[in-house]
Amino acid sequence: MATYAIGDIQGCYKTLRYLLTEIHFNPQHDRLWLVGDVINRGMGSLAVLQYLYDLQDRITLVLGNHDLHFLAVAANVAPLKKTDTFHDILEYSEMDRLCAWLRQQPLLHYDSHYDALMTHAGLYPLWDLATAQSLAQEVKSLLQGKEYVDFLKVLYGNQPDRWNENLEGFDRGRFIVNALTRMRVVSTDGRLELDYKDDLEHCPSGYLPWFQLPLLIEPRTRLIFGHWAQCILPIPYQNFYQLDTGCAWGRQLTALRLEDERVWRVENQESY
Ligand SMILES: [Mn+2]
Repeated sequence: MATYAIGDIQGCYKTLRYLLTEIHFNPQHDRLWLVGDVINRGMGSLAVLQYLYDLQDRITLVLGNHDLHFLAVAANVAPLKKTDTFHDILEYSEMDRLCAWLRQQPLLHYDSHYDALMTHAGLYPLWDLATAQSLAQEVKSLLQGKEYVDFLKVLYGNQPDRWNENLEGFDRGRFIVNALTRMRVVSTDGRLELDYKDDLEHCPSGYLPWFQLPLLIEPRTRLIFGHWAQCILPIPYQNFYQLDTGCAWGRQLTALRLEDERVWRVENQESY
């Protein structure tokens, strides 16, 4: 039995299945961890989501920004963007079943056996593990609660851009979501700059990649994340495991076996 963490799939169903064949994934014995953004950009969003849904007892999924955007569009509180490619899910007769399942998924997963923390974007520098776990749980409760459509409606926006424990209501929820699913660069005093998506060499002045700031976590704890395809890091880079290798952009999809840290990368297979 093995546990494989997989980077941003973004609707690249053929590539996902190809990678699972390469690693000899056995759903009877093995488990998958998914860093989120499982849909959108690629042309197989519905196939990915159905596959994961059918495999739900074997997977641990944390939600990414694209997954949340899909939930907002499906709930009719956000417009479909030109670049969105999840029409196939929106037209699927059993979409509600898939949405209900996605809404049950967390934004953070920590496993003490592996001493590994997985979120879509990373760990916000002003939060320790317990704080991040508790704040992720707040969002999970909002997504599962009666007012979840109202929450999805106000998810969009870059403010507030800095954590303050006195934040309340949807501002608090929006900040937690932004930090866990959209963060890339952060200022030394904890401000998020959410528009920057480029590489590590051109970070805006005064901002650093979040993982280069001092973090409130044990140095042994492994941080598994994706989201930043332009952030090209070796695996591992210290205790950081950046698994988004740009499959949605025609590059690669990555798997990391947690037991021995072996890494597999396969080329995008979508056009074959
Ligand atoms: Mn993302």
